[in-house]
Amino acid sequence: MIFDEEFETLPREALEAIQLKRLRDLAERVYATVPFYKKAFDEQGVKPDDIKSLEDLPKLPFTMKQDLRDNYPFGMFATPMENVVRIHVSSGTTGKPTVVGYTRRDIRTWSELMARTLAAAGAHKGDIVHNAYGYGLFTGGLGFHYGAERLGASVIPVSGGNTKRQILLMRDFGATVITCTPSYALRLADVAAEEGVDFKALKFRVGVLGAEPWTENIRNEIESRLGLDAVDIYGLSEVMGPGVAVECVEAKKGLHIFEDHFIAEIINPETGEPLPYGEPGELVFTTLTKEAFPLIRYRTRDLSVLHREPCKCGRNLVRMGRITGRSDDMLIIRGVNVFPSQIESVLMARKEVAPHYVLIVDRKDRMDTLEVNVEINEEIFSDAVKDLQNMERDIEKDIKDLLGVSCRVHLVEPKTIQRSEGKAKRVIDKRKT
Ligand code: DLL
Repeated sequence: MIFDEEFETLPREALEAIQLKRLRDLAERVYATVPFYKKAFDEQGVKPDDIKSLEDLPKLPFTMKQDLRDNYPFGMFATPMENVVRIHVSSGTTGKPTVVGYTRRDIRTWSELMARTLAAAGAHKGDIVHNAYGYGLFTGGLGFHYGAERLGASVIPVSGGNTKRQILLMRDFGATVITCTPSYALRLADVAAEEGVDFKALKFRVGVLGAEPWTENIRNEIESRLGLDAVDIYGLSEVMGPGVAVECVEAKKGLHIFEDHFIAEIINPETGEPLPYGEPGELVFTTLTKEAFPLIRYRTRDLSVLHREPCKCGRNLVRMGRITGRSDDMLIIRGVNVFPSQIESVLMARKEVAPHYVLIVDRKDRMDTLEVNVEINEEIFSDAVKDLQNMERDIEKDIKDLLGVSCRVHLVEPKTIQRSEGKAKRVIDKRKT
């Protein structure tokens, strides 16, 4: 189903005319209100008025995650704080998180786009949405919540965790749409089986799954084990949260980007050069309508490809392929974005450990696991097992406090972590093998 027939099926020329008008307004607005952009435009020698057509977009500067960090917490906002009605947060590359803000109108737009998203996945008024994305600083829970209400569906704000109770609620309430990460969908199926509940006999029709990388194989497994259509949803806090792009249930072939609100580009991650449709590279987004936290050419570090061929669902929107990787080292562990540098900062804050560590990411019972092996400092090295164990628990707590991710820390003897001759290999991700 198409939620917003007018905007989702606009002919290309009409869509591009809207994009250009919005882009010109945006450039004017950020130049006038965000000191970071005034400086960045000036350094690049470009004025808002130089944007005469969409082809002029590459004249504008990129925005990087580091820029958001440099302007922490509210320096990138284009509106006075009194107009900001919501704040969300996602991981930054070191201690400080990335902060994003929304005006009342931004929340309305987001709800609208999430209603489009759910409708594209096949949901409608009358559906019961079991929303197992986390509520809180993460954008997933509240993003889906507002979208489901806007659609007129009944939403169960179950959030993450307490899996057994989730199975009970799903069964008793007769939910028809499930929204969660793909790995949690499989976990729910496992726990249902343990509880003697036949997942396929539940009323689910669709799953709207994303926030972490997955594959066609996982889709097949989810669809056959859960007995539903599984569609991919993509988004990121900086650009809005979920609701940037989604697959339609009719084709399940690439994710439609809501281009009346976001312009997508693919660039070569090494040179920053824009690439033509069909060529893989890094996704870059410009937000056209956001008031509180607009972004010009934000480098997502997500690798994908854009296609312009028309889709059988009737939408005229460009489609992005599944995310195939990242151009940086960010990991997604149980839905939480984790940069190895963040863990390093926790480790290096302690004089008892040496700067040699390795992170081992794996998947057990469908859930991601993180193990941190770090060498103990030679001077501190002690035979007192109890001291070491206490220290391990302390570091685990520091990491949990900073990142919200549980892990296992093992202190290992000096000189036991393999030294590399070139770049240190600090992450072993066994999930990919
Ligand atoms: O994960 C927003 C979201 C919530 C999307 C619910 C979908 C569903 P962040 O926490 O800021 O926001 O993480 C954004 O997650 O840059 C990608 O690397 C990754 N990601 C999100 N969706 C997908 C997906 C939310 N469908 C980061 N496939 C992004 C692969 C995804 N990776």
